[in-house]
Amino acid sequence: MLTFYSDETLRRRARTELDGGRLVVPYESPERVELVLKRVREVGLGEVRAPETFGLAPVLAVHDRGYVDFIAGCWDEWQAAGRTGEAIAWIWPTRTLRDDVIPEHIDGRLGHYAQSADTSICAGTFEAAMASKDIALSAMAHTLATGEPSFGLCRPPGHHAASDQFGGYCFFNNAAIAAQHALDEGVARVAVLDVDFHHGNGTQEIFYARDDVLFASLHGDPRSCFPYFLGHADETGRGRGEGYNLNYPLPAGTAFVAWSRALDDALRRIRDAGCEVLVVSLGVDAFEHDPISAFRLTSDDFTELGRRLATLGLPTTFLLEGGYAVEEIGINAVNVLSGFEAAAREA
Ligand code: SP5
Ligand code: ZN
Repeated sequence: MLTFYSDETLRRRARTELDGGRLVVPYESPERVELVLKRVREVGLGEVRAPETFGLAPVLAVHDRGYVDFIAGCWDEWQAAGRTGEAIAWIWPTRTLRDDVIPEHIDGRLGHYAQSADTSICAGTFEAAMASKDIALSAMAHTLATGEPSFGLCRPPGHHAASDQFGGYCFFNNAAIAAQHALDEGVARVAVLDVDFHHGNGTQEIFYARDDVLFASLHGDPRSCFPYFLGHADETGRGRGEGYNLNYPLPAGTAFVAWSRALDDALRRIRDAGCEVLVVSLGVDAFEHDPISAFRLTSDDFTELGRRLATLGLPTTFLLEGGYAVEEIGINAVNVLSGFEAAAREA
């Protein structure tokens, strides 16, 4: 399987994340992709290729223009305002305030476009996000051209990024951008299956009223897990999109037996919906030792996940999302890909 990767993803090296009332070194570190890359090479998964550049058009196909401009200019604006720390939102247009007038002040704009305070904007954030979506697009382009699976070693991740909001370490929604690209290339229906521990709220929001993308997510129940305010089972889509959004919120402590029952149901629904291409939002933070998550998947379970994904028999693009147990991130992510390839070979 081809892997797409670029060192440009390393240009985001945030120093601060608000966590438990303290500023900590972010969980989403550049070492994550370096370690996955190392594992890809160790197991001989296949060639590692640099992405092509696709520009902003595919980003604007799923994100708001004002939002994209904000992400592109935020760091310069923040510095021009004389700030010494990283840009972290601290006021939002919440329930009792207005959200229809976008402030001019950088602090107000930051709050308008942010969804959570875990994600700072620093030097290189925009450049890394651009590289990350180019990796996703290149992986999808390869899958569309050949029918072969591909792995986009994306960083920063994307699935929390909504049409006009960043958060949860995500800026551009790589999976949504890749899925939209497949549609624009003539695919009739795409499935996005999100196995990251956290609900893919951004992907859900982007496609919620549409029936050309089936979004399915297995995640920690938002009653007790980030992002807290989306991801319930009764969110099934709107209008034409009714029935094309599937959430499987699962309790903390869920291990593979219960998790894979939800997985099998999602796979059946993807089959029944006649999806032609599969995008896997491949977070490996459902791992038992993940420092910020609460499921109990083992490294071997990730291999079995890959095997089950292959049963769909669809052209598949895997895109890295979360996963913060850095010592094992390479093993877990690549186990999914190896399991997929082994099962695809046998089929
Ligand atoms: C892509 C992705 O996986 N994003 C997840 C973002 C979650 N950010 C909030 C993390 C809060 C962590 N607090 C854990 C405290 C344990 N020390
Ligand atoms: Zn996650």
